[in-house]
Amino acid sequence: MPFELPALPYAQDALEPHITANTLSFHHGKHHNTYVTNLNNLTKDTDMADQSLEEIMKATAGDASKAGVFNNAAQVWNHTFFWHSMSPNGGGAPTGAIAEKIEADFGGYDKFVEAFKAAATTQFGSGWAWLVLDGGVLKATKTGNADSPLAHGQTPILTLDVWEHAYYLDFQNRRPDYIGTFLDSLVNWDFANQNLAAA
Ligand code: MN3
Repeated sequence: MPFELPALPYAQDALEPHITANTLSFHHGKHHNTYVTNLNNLTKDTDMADQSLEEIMKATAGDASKAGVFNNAAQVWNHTFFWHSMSPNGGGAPTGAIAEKIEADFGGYDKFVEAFKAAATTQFGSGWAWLVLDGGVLKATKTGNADSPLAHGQTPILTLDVWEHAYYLDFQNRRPDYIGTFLDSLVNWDFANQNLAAA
């Protein structure tokens, strides 16, 4: 069964004015879809065609001869996780268990914001900023290109795509404004609470 492009968990214009339908039509409809197409082409008629994205990522991580498969599988997974990391009703300080865990592990929401912004801003070139659970402790991290915490034994809680294609149409080169908008108006703490509860 070929891999499929998952539908967005909200309407294409649901994140406006922060992220426009124009951006999501390219980002989901073109970029994310291309990774799905590439992955299907690369795994066709191999035993990986029937594996989950997570299985493929774990089996190919760090294997230079399988970099194409890893990169496309990880980009399919990362983007699906990213859509759920945002909500039309998101943004601002968290509530529930994730709020308590952020207080305990970062020393407060403001410290988390500082650490997440630093990770997202300093990822040089293309990549991702993450809130992960690493050895039971929350950390703000970054990965380059397609790399994913799943390849490093960490549990993803939230992510922000910091490839230019994620923000250029709406923010041009102003990555810090895009990061601030994600935290203030979009971040989906309900999703973070679900991921924390499942960890
Ligand atoms: Mn992207």
